[in-house]
Amino acid sequence: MAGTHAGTRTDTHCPYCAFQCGMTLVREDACGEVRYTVAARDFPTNRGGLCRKGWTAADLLSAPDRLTTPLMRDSKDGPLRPASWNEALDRITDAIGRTQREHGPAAVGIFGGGGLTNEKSYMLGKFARVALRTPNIDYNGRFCMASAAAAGMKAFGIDRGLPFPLEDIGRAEVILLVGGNPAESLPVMMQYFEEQKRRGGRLIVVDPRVTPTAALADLHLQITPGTDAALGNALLNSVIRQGYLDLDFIGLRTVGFEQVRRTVGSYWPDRSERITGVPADRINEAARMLGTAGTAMVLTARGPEQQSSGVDNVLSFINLALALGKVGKPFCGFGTLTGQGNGQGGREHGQKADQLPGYRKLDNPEHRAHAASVWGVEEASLPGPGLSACELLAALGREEPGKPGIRVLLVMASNIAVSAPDAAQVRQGLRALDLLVVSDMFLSETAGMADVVLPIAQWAEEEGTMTNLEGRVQLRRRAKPAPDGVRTDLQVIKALADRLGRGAHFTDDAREAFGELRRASSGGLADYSGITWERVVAEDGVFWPCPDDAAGPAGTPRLFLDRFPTPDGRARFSPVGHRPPDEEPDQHYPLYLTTGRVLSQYQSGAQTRRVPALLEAEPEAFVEIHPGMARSFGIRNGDRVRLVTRRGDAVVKARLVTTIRMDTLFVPFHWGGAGCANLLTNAALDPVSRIPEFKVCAVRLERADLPRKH
Ligand SMILES: Nc1nc2c(c(=O)[nH]1)N[C@H]1C(S)=C(S)[C@@H](COP(=O)(O)OP(=O)(O)OC[C@H]3O[C@@H](n4cnc5c(=O)[nH]c(N)nc54)[C@H](O)[C@@H]3O)O[C@H]1N2
Ligand SMILES: Nc1nc2c(c(=O)[nH]1)N[C@H]1C(S)=C(S)[C@@H](COP(=O)(O)OP(=O)(O)OC[C@H]3O[C@@H](n4cnc5c(=O)[nH]c(N)nc54)[C@H](O)[C@@H]3O)O[C@H]1N2
Ligand code: SF4
Ligand SMILES: [Mo]
Repeated sequence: MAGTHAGTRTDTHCPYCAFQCGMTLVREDACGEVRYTVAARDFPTNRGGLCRKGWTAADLLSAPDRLTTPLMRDSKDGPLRPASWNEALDRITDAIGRTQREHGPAAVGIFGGGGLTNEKSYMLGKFARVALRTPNIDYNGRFCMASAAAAGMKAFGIDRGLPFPLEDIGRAEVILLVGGNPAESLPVMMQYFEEQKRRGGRLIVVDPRVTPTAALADLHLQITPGTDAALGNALLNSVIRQGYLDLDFIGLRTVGFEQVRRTVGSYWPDRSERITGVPADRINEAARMLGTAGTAMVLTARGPEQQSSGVDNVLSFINLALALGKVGKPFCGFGTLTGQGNGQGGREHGQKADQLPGYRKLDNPEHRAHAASVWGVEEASLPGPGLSACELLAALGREEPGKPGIRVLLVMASNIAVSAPDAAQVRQGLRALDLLVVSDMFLSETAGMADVVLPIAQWAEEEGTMTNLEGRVQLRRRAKPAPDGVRTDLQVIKALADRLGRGAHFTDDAREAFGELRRASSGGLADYSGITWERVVAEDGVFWPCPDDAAGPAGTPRLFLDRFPTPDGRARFSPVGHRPPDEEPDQHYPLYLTTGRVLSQYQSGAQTRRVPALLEAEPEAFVEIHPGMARSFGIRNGDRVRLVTRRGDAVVKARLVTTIRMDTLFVPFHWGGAGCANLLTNAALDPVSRIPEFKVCAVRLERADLPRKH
C-alpha cells in the first residue's frame, strides 16, 4: 500500500482510550529487521505519561495473527477461506443489492464503533444514508456514552464529555466522582487527581467497590448497584437542608428548580440510606464537603450511566451540580468521562441512528437540508432515524409483522459477540443473518462468525483525527505502511460505494474527508469548520466548537461561561426519581452482578489479548467475591465458579477481595469463551438513551465442580 514515511520518529496518539495520550512511535532497523517501539512524548494532556497499554501498543503492529487477506465462507457451516478483495466486495454488494430489492433498504444494517476516527465515522454515517439509504446504523457508543449524552443535551443543550480542559481538574477544591474508576480505565488521568490532592483538594468516590480510585478518595460511598438517582437526590436533599443552595446561580442561569426541590424533598438521608446502602451521615458529609467548597466538580462514568435508569441517574447529579452553582465557572463543572479512543468525536458526526454530522438530527427538516446540500443529494432521499444498537441487534435475522428485520449487517470496529449485552442472543442473531460482514485487523470473535471478513489498516498505518474526552481534536499520524493486502476503512467504504453506483459521493482520502466533515458540521453544535489539520498539529489539538470565523481562532476549551446553548441560554433542572433496576436479587438469583474493566485489558480484548505483556498481566476472566460470601459457598481464592443469570452461565476464576460489597459480584468483560461476562448481562434498556443495563442484574453463584442447580 502506498504510504510515506515520516522518518524514524512519528508523533502520534495511543490506539486505545479516550485520553488519547500523545506518544512517539520509533522505527528501529536492526540486522535487516524493522521494529517499532513507543517513546514518551510531551503532549499537554498526558504530559509524557502513558499507561501499560500505551507502552506496549506497538506490539499490536507485529501481532502474528494479523489479518492480511479478505476471508470468506462459502456456506453457513463452511470454514473461512482466503479470498481476493474483488471477490469479497462483490459478494457484499451482491447481497446488499438482492436484500434491498427483496426486503427494502432498511434490511441492511451497519454497526460502527467509537474507536473509528472522525473521518471514518463521518463517512460511515454518510455511507448508510447516501449509498445504502438505510436508516439502520448505530454503534457501540450506545453501550457507552448514550445516557450521559442524552442527559447533557437535555440539561445543557450540548454534549461534550468534559466541558472544561483536564487542567481544571487539578484546581477543583472538591470532586464527586460517580461510578468511574480512572485509576484503571484512564490511568494517565490520575495525575490530575493527584495534583488536586496536592493542592489540598478532596475527592469523593461513589462505587460499590473500593477500586484503586476509591482507595485514594477522602470519602467513599459504597453504593448498592442500581441506586444512583436515589443517591443524587439524597445529596441534593441534604444540600438544601444544610443551606448550601446557590440561589443566585439558580435564579440567573437555570430553569426548573422548584419541581426538583419538591421531588428531592422525599429523599431524606435515612430513607435514602435504606435504598442506596450509603449511611446517612456519609451522605450528609458528602453534601457538606460539596456545599462548603469554593469550587467543585461532579463527574460520572459508566457506573451510573449503564443502567436502565442511566439518563435519570446522570440528571440527578447534574441537578446537584446546578443547585450548588458549580457549573460554567472556572475549576467547576459537570462532566462525564468518555471511554473509547474517539468516543467523543464518534458520537458527533452521524454514526448514531438519529443523527447527522455536527450533532444535527435526522428528524429536523433544516438539519436534513444542510446535510443533503453538503452531500449533493435530495433531502427527500435521506432516510429517517433508525434502530438503536440493541434494538438493531434484536432485529438481526428476525422478521416480525411490520418490522422487516435486518438481513445483512456490516460491522466496523466493534466486537459485539463479546461486548453486547445478552451475548448469546446476539450471536444467535448474527448466525441468522443472510450475510455478516466484519472489517477488523484481527479475527475477533465477531469476525470469526462472519461470512466476509475484510482486513483493515490499524492506527499507526493510516491517518485521521480523534477527539479526546475534553473535546480536543487531535491528529493520529501514519508511522508505517500497512501490510500488503490490507486496506483502510475509508477505502472499504469507498469501494463498496463505487460498486453500489454512489462512488462519486465518497473519498478514501482522510484529509479530504475531514474537509467535508468541516462543511457538514458547520453551524451545528459540534462545529469543526474552523479546525484544520495544520492547526491541530500546531496547537496540540483544537477544542470544538470551533466555527470558521475570524473572531475565534482558539476553539472553545471552556463551555457555559456566559450561557448554555439552550434556546433561552439557561440550564435545565429535571426532576427524577429512583427507579429500581430491571432485575433485583431474589431467592433464585440472590446477588447483584456488576461488570466493568481492569487496567491491563481493553474492551472486548480483541486487541489487548494479543499483546503478550497484557495477556500475562490479566490472562483470563475472573469474578471478585467478598471472602465472607465466598466462605458460605465453600469457595476459595482461585477456584472455578459458575455464575448463573436468567440469560445464561459463565465459568470464571474466583478472586477473593474485601474491597467489594458482600451482596455484589464484579466480572470484567474483556474475554470471550466460557468466561464472557455478557453471557450473563441484561439487555434491559433505558427508555431515553437506549443504553443496556451492563451495571446491574441478579446472579447466582455456584461452585463449578458441583453440578449446576436448576
Ligand atoms: N483498561 C481499560 N481502560 C478503558 C477501557 C477498558 O476496557 N480497559 N474502556 C474504555 C471505555 S470504552 C470506557 S466507557 C471507560 C469506562 O470507564 P469507567 O466507567 O471508569 O469503567 P467501568 O469499570 O466500566 O465502571 C466504573 C465503575 O463503576 C462501578 N459500578 C458498578 N455498578 C455501579 C453502580 O450501580 N453505581 C455506581 N455508581 N457505580 C457502579 C464499577 O464498580 C466500576 O468501578 O474506560 C475506558 N478505558
Ligand atoms: N458487560 C459489559 N459489557 C460492556 C461494557 C461493560 O461495562 N460491561 N462496556 C461497553 C462499552 S462502554 C463499550 S465502549 C463496548 C466496547 O466493546 P466493543 O465495541 O466490542 O469494542 P472493542 O473491543 O474496542 O472492539 C473494537 C473491534 O474493532 C477492531 N478495531 C479497532 N480499531 C478499528 C478500526 O479503526 N477499524 C476497524 N474496522 N476495526 C477496528 C478491534 O480489533 C476490535 O475487534 O463494550 C460494552 N460492553
Ligand atoms: S491512558 Fe488511555 S490513551 Fe493513555 S496510554 Fe493508557 S490506554 Fe493509552
Ligand atoms: Mo465505552
